[in-house]
Amino acid sequence: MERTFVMLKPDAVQRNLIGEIISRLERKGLKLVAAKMMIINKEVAEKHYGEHIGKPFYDDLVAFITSGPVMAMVWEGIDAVKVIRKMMGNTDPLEAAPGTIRGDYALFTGNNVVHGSDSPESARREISLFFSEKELITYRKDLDTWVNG
Ligand code: IDP
Ligand code: MG
Repeated sequence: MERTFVMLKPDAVQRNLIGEIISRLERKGLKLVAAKMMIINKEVAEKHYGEHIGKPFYDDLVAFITSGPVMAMVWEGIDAVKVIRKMMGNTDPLEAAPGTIRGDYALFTGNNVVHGSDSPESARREISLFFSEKELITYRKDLDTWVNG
């Protein structure tokens, strides 16, 4: 089973999309193993988006992600990283297919509603940036055999 980091960005929180997005991930069969509302400080934002330092959108990105509460989460399931990236859709909402989260709820790249780790390595790094080991809940659901084989 794989774990991945998902963050509902400030626009998702302000637009009352938390429940909608969590519902999609739950219905897919993914399991929520950690969640917290938080306001990210600049230091954490810069660590999280370190790979983008120096790019033209970097300052706006850090300003945006620290501008209000976000919902940080860890989700678990078979191929969770790839599955959630697919469900999120393309970074640019114009290119994101209808039916994806960004395709359905976002209009431009700056405010694209959701973050999801792009690889298992990124997932490990991002999970440990936002959560302590103790905050990650390992548990069984009776549905697991139906969903995860
Ligand atoms: P991802 O979120 O799909 O993994 P990344 O390339 O890692 O996309 O970029 C991180 C975030 O930075 C994007 O989700 C988006 O909010 C923002 N971003 C990326 N490229 C641009 C751009 O060209 N203009 C404005 N914002 C961008
Ligand atoms: Mg990325």
